Amino acid sequence: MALFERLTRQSVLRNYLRDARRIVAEPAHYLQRKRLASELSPPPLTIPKELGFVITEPKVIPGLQELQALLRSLAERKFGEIDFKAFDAGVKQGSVKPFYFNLIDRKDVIENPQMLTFALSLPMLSIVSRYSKVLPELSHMGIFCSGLDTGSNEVKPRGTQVLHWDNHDLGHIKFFNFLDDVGENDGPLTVLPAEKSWWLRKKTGRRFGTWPVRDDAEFYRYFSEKDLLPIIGTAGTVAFVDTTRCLHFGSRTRGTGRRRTFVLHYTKFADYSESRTKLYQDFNLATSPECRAAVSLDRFGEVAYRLV
Ligand SMILES: O=C(O)CCC(=O)C(=O)O
Ligand SMILES: [Fe+2]
Repeated sequence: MALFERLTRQSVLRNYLRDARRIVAEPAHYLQRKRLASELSPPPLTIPKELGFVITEPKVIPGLQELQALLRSLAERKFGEIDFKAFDAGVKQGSVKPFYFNLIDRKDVIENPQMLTFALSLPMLSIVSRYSKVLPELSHMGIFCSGLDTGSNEVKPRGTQVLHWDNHDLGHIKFFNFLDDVGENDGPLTVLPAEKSWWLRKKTGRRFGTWPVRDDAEFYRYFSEKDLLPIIGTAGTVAFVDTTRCLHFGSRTRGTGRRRTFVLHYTKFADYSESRTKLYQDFNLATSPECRAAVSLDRFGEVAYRLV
């Protein structure tokens, strides 16, 4: 890969500097987030630092079981309503990933405010805060679908199907909640624990640049299949993953495999991505005052749901 690309596109230093600039611009705000994090009650679940991820059942997280029926029926309805013309146009333009796309839009978030209320609930914020040592900013919400692009299993992995680290800021914790049973063929999110991922980065010259591991062969020079953990389980299964520290891929569906997942992104700074509201893409909640107005916020939610 060209040196220039290494230094700019996947530069850890650039992320450090960007985050440092954000802190320096509003130091009191950042300190307030630190303080709020320390005021939260102990979390119902801990993300071990050395692993960078945790997998659990929905009953462990207050409020999640009650949300399952709503999430599944919304996923089912939106799946049935896919506008294939718009979908194909997005794929052609390169703005929609056919192997991993979002079924919901801002209207769905506004009409189903329980999703946001859950995302900003104290137990959820405390799980992430305990790990990150700062109150996170909620950036994205989606119901992601993999496995619609029949035949994708025959092509070479691309995009997020390739082993990669997320590279938007210094702490990106994602919450995944399966809305279908997920087995080996359903393109499970597959992770390498954080400490092993860091070892691989050092070994392969990626200390300051997290460009993807484009060819699995590079990975298998150092590790074997048993080091990679496919997150599989019955509908309801939950995972929190630090996708900036854990090498990962997903959506390598096989045959008729399919997966729908409720996903939340908690970031250090929610303004890392621009506002995008096109169908089937990720969209940033932090750029949507309408979504924010759909829920009542306590003093933690006020700060965690920051408009940018
Ligand atoms: O589950 C997938 O398809 C991969 C998603 C991914 O890379 C991510 O959420 O960071
Ligand atoms: Fe990722």
